[in-house]
Order: sequence, then structure tokens, then C-alpha cells
Amino acid sequence: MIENLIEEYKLKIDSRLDILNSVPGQPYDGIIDAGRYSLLAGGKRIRPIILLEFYKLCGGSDDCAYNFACAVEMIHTYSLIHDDLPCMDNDDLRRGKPSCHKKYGEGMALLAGDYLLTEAFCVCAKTLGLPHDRITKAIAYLSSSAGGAGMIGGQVVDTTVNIENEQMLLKMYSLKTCALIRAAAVCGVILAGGDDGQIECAEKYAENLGLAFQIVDDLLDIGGNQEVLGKPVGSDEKNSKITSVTLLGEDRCRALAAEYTANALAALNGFDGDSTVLKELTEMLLVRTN
Ligand code: GRG
Repeated sequence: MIENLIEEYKLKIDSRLDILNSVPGQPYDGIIDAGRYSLLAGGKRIRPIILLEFYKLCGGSDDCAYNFACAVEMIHTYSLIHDDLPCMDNDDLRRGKPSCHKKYGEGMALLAGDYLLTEAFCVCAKTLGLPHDRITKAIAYLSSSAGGAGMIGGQVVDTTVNIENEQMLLKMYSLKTCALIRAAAVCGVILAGGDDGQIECAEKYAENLGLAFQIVDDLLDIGGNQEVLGKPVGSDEKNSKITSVTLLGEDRCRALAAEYTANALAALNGFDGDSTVLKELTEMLLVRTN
């Protein structure tokens, strides 16, 4: 059952995240507490799972990709902490708990995000058991995906550009949401020693999954249940955000999410190995409620 497998993954990822971040007895412990608070608050962990599954799909058969899986989750968590800040979305709830700045204050939340982002690359660099050229190539891919030409760039477009049409919206989503998911998939391939063709298929998969994922996220923001979601419903409306729902309407959004999901599934056919888990995860994300 895919649900059981995901639970097993989550437990293993959470225990690795716990080990990677504990440095007790230091005067800067406060920042570690704040980072751990958000990092270990739950979350679906889909980015690390995707990374580990692509690693397996391309022949990786050991635990060597876990540092990168944790790093991707640390970068993702930093983006959520900063996204919730008063200067961004000003949201009070995340992963079913008060958001980081509500619990620790704005300054500490800003630093907790910075801490997780910076530490993530240290964790990547400490990967053992894999060739150095794969590690540096994966670090380069991950850092540029998280940066100005990736997730941060997407956030800049989201907060400063007047989105007028579907093409502009999808470009912004491709940067803001797809870039980190793409990095997860591609780092899995790179770390396993996959070739350029496999990297291309992973990119195609993640781009389509990311678009479907963000559109479903927009739909949940208007029709989801806050208790189940663990974050506020109606946040986009509160912030007068242009989203797929406001721009295209619910029906078109549902059709697009299904279409991108189908494209993602098709991209997995480019791999010779067993992609059953990724296929089931992809289908599950289309009908998710959180
Ligand atoms: C530097 C102040 C400052 C802000 C930057 C980088 C950034 C803020 C925001 C990134 C953009 C972002 C948060 C995109 C949203 C993508 C998305 C749908 C996130 C939700 O991911 P899930 O559903 O969350 O996987 P869980 O909690 O399950 O991990």
C-alpha cells in the first residue's frame, strides 16, 4: 500500500532530520530550536520521497542519498517559514501549529529560515559513499533551483509582477513551486549516476507534477479544510493573490491539474526501472486533501 510506504519513508526522513540538526548546549541553541520546530512539525515530505525514489529508479540501492533528501526538506521548510512572515503572506498557522514567527518572533523566524537554508548545503557536502563529481553536480543543481533563477525568482514574480494571463502564471509556478520539486527528482538521478536522458525525463516529470501540485494547492486554499490542511484556508484571497483559481476558474483548474498529472505519469515511462511508487504518489497528490 502506498500509504504505508509513505509512512515508512516519513519516519525514516524524520529520524534523519532529527540527527542532522541536534547540537545541544550552545549559546545559539535558540536558532536550532526554532529551525527544528518547523522542520519536525510534520509535512508531507514529498520532496525527499521523490528524491529517494528517483535515486532508486536510476539504480541507487543504498542510503547514500538521505543527506540530500534531508537538505531538500530543509530548504522547503525555510521557504515556508519565510513565506509565512508578516512581510510575505502573514500566515499564523503552518503544519497544524503556530507558524515559526508566531512561536519565536519575527527576527528568530527569519534567522531560522536562513539557518535551515545554509545548513542544508553543509548536509549535502557531508554526503558519504558517493563519487564527488555527482555530489558537486547535485549541489549545483539544487542551489540554482532554490535561487534567483528558481524558487526565489518565482517568489519575486509572485510578489512584484502583475500576472495577466495563463502563460505568465504557469511561468511563475514553474519557478516558485516546480523548481524545488524538479531539483529533488534530478538530484536523485544525478546521485545515482543517471544519464542526461534520465535527467530530462525527471525534469519533465517534476515540472508537470509541480504544476498539478500548485493548482491543487490553489483549489485547496478555497475549498479545503483548515484542520486537515494544517494551514489557513483563504490565505490567497486575504492577500489578494492572483492564482490559477482566480485567473482560470475552478473547472479549468481541475482539468489542468488532471492533464499535468497525466503528463507526469507519462514522463515516468521514460525509465526502465520500477516507477510504481512514484506513479501512485503522483495519482495520490491529485486527490489530496492536505
Ligand atoms: C526570503 C522573505 C523571503 C521569502 C521567500 C522562498 C519563499 C519565500 C517562498 C517560496 C514559495 C513557496 C512557499 C511556494 C509554495 C509551494 C507550496 C505549494 C508549498 C506547500 O508545500 P507542501 O504542501 O507543504 O508540500 P508540507 O507542509 O506538506 O511540506
